[in-house]
Formats: sequence, structure tokens, C-alpha cells
Amino acid sequence: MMLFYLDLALVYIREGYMHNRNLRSAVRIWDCFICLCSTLIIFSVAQANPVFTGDAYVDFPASFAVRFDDPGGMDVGLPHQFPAGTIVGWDVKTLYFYYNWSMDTMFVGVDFSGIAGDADGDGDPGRTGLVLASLGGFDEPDLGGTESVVLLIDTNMDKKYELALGVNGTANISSFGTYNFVGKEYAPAFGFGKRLYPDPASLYANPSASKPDIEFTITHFSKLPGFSFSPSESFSFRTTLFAGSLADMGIGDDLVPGPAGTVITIPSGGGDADSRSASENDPSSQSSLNGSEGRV
Ligand SMILES: [Ca+2]
Ligand SMILES: [Ca+2]
Ligand SMILES: [Ca+2]
Ligand SMILES: [Ca+2]
Repeated sequence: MMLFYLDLALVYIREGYMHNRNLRSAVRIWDCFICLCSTLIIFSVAQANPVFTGDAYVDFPASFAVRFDDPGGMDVGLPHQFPAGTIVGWDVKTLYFYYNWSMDTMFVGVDFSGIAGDADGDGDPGRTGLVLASLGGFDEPDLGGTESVVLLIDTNMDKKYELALGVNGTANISSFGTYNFVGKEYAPAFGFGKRLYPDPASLYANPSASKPDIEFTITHFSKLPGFSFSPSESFSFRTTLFAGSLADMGIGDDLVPGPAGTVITIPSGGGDADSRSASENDPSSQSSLNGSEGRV
């Protein structure tokens, strides 16, 4: 605002005193300063990172990030005893990726249809509702028990996943991190190996009604095992996302898009270039197995 008033004042000076040589020089210097400020503002906007709020749809707008929509949509089934319209807390809608190449940091957003970890869709990810309780199941707090949310990454594109990021099926949210993946792609929750040290992953928040999605960052992304790209270059990796539990008595899990995964391509210059959807980058991903289980 201060710059605006100073610039307005100089408009009057321009009109009245352009015959004055010293003033003309001062005006030119000021114009250069305004031009530099404008350039810096535009640059800072282009470099802006997602600001996590717990709502991935809002935090990763389509024009800003590479996105991959679950081809199955809302596809996690549940027993008929649950009321119509119940949204299972494992049902993933969209994966978002934004890479800041100058920071070598990947921002990941997992947009859930309901609340991540709310297995029975009763609005509380840490409470077992009456229907699930009547079936003998459990909705554990803090992604505990066998609850799990895992992003697998195949860094060297050999169709074997090197890394598992998230919470495995034997721990809770406090163990969220980056692990070597030593299991099978159709059972990601139980394939965690050794944790990377120092761990480059940082979780934004334990999912809740007010922060229903899972968002995290991965620093030193290009240095993860198996990658061989420079941060400013375009690069690709294969990935799939699992969310589910063994204790929720017939409520399904989600595996997006399936064990074979999908290829995510980050354009050169990271997220600053035009974003493209993963499905546009890799049409074959549309034919990947949909691993969602509708165990009704
Ligand atoms: Ca889904
Ligand atoms: Ca839970
Ligand atoms: Ca619940
Ligand atoms: Ca691999």
C-alpha cells in the first residue's frame, strides 16, 4: 500500500516536472524499483508451496499440483447393516503431488472421501460406532491396531516398490515415517522394513473431523534410494496408496489404483510448470488393477 501511494505521488511529479533533469532520473530509478518488486512478487507466487490445513482438495488446487484421481471413485464397500450414505474412512478420492525443486521437497496430499481412519464412517476416527460394535469390529484411535495408511514408491521404475511412507499395520500414527519396503505390493500394511535415518518425511496432522486428510512432506526427495534425477529435471516414479484395517469386520480397504500402481510425472522445474494429471501422463494407469475391496 505504501508503494502504491508513493507511485501515485510520482505520477503527479511526472506530469508537472518532467522538464527537470534530476527529477527525470529519480523517476527512472523509481520505475526500475517498482519493476523489480513486481518481478519478485510474481516469482514468490510461482514458488509458493501448499499450505497444509488438513483439506487436500483445498491445499492442492488442480492448477498447482499433479493429481491422480482414484479410477474407482467412491468404491469401498461395507456391510448392509450400515446406514445408506455411510462414507468409509478408507475411501480415497485423489492423490496430490507438488514438488518444489529448489527445496528438493515433495508435498503429498491424500484426499479422503470422509475422514481418514474413521473406519465405520461415524464421524470420529477414534471411536467405534454402534453398528460396527454390534458386528464385533473396532475403529481404533490414531491409526492404531491394524489400521494403516501407506504410500508405496517405486523410485527406479522397475515395478518393485523401494519405499513405504506412512503407518504400518502393527503401529500407530506416532510411527509415521519413511521405511524400506520389503513386502508384497498387494499387502502394503505389513511390508515395512528398516526406517530411513534421518527420516525425511513429516506428517502435518493426525487426521480428525476438522483435518480429514493426510498431508506430509518429504525432504531431500531426489536423494531417496533408487532416484537418479537432478531436482530441476522432469522425473517419474510409480506409486500406489493403501488405506485399511483388519479389525473392521467386512468394511473394505482402498488401494489406489491397485498393486501395479500408477506413474506420476513431475515436469521440469517442479510444480512451477503447467501441471498435468497423472492419468494424462500415463494412459496405461487407467487399466491398472483396482485393488479396492468391496467386501460386502
Ligand atoms: Ca476410493
Ligand atoms: Ca480409526
Ligand atoms: Ca469411527
Ligand atoms: Ca523399484
